[in-house]
Amino acid sequence: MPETLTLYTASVCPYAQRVELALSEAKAPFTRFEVDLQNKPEWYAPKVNPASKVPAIAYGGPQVPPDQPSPESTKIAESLVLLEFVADLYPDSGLLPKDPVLRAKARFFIDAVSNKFNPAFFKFVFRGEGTLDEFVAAIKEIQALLPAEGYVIGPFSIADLALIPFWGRGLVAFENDLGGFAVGEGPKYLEAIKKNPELTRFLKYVDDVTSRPSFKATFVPEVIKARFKERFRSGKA
Ligand SMILES: N[C@@H](CCC(=O)N[C@@H](CS)C(=O)NCC(=O)O)C(=O)O
Repeated sequence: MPETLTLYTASVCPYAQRVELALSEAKAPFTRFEVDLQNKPEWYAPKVNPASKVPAIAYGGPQVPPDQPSPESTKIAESLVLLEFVADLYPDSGLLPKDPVLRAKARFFIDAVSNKFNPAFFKFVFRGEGTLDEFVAAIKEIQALLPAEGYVIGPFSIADLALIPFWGRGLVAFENDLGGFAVGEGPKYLEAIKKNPELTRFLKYVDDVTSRPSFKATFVPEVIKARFKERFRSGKA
């Protein structure tokens, strides 16, 4: 039986949403603490995560208020580590199946998200660098790893949680024209991606994942939109 678990998170953060998704899929009881990333509590780095980032989990130890973390709980950070941790705590969730081949496939996909998709995503959507064609090429690399239908390894797994928070933030950026790209380009880029017949499989996949209750319960587009407005358009009308 898992012990007490506190998740330090922020609705704006895609890495943190990965872990919220895993906890939601596992139906895990936990205490949620929203960290204000613009004004972090002074106890957060020394008592929870020396890197001063979300997500982080305090696991075990006595029941304490989340803003008074116990030295007796184990503190764990890094979203991909935490995805595996939640899957290990809740093996019946199937988030990381027992079969070594399926486990390797899930990890291979996650590696592609970290090393192929995300660098292209940050470059194009947040820094406004490179071309739409380059971003589409990165989407195609991910698409090539998907089976003809369903989820990455067949059953829903941690692999499906690695990419989707970033895609969700891409949608908010494009739909609301709030990214590193030039004003007016966001909706056009989204239209071009959605109409691209070579991306049909990817678009169906992200639609499948974002339709799940776990995504709806953990995705807060208005918070993300407000943050993107400050970050990308605060100097503009
Ligand atoms: N590699 C980390 C990245 C986590 C991260 O960069 N989190 C950001 C928010 S999205 C953060 O907490 N930044 C610290 C800050 O904003 O001060 C992970 O996968 O968990």
